[in-house]
Amino acid sequence: MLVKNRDIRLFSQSVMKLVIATRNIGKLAEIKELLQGLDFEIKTLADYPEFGELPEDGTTFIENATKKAITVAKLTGHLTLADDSGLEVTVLGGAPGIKSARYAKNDVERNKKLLDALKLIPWEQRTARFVCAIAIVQPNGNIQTVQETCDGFIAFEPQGTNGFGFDPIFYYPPLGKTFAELSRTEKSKYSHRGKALRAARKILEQLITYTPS
Ligand code: ITT
Repeated sequence: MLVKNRDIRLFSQSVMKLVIATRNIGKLAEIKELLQGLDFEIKTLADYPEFGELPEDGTTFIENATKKAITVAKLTGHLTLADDSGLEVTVLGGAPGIKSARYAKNDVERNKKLLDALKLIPWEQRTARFVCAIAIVQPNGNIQTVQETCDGFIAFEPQGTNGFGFDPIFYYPPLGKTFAELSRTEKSKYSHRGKALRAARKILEQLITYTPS
């Protein structure tokens, strides 16, 4: 009988675990889709309900992503990936930026607050960019990070129902649509997170190892 190498590995060795350290279900769905097919056993924070709030007191996206990933890698002893992201609006001097998640109490309120803040701002001054930093931390403490951005405009009103967060008010000129009018797969082709995850995937591919089970 012909037995492929992969089958031998499945019977005799176990796959490494990768913990995705986010409680944002929108992010998690995008991350899982873009890491599909990688040979890891994916864990999420839902597998560790005992964990409290993760630290986000850094001054940059990279610092916050790294803090979250280090915390979870230490607690679990597993390879961990964390994402810190946000929206930088030019006329607001880059706000809400790293404070995007804390800008208001939920997505609807955050979008409303931002639209109110830009009420008198004309189209050409409504430029903004999404930023996504990803940190990958190994159990041995090794840290690798990537950061990517995506440029667009803040729409005058919400449009579309897909995605999460600021997607309904983030207008992406090359497609003439808001991110909430795109499918998850289409958004990931152009988004800050899609770009960062493609780079992160390359890093993860280098880290795949198997241990005897
Ligand atoms: P975790 O820390 O658990 O990952 P969080 O939502 O608190 O979840 P962040 O601190 O990184 O995550 O905040 C990111 C916020 O930025 C998020 O809540 C959205 O409001 C916004 N955001 C980031 N990426 C986005 C995207 O792709 N589309 C829409 N909004 C996004």
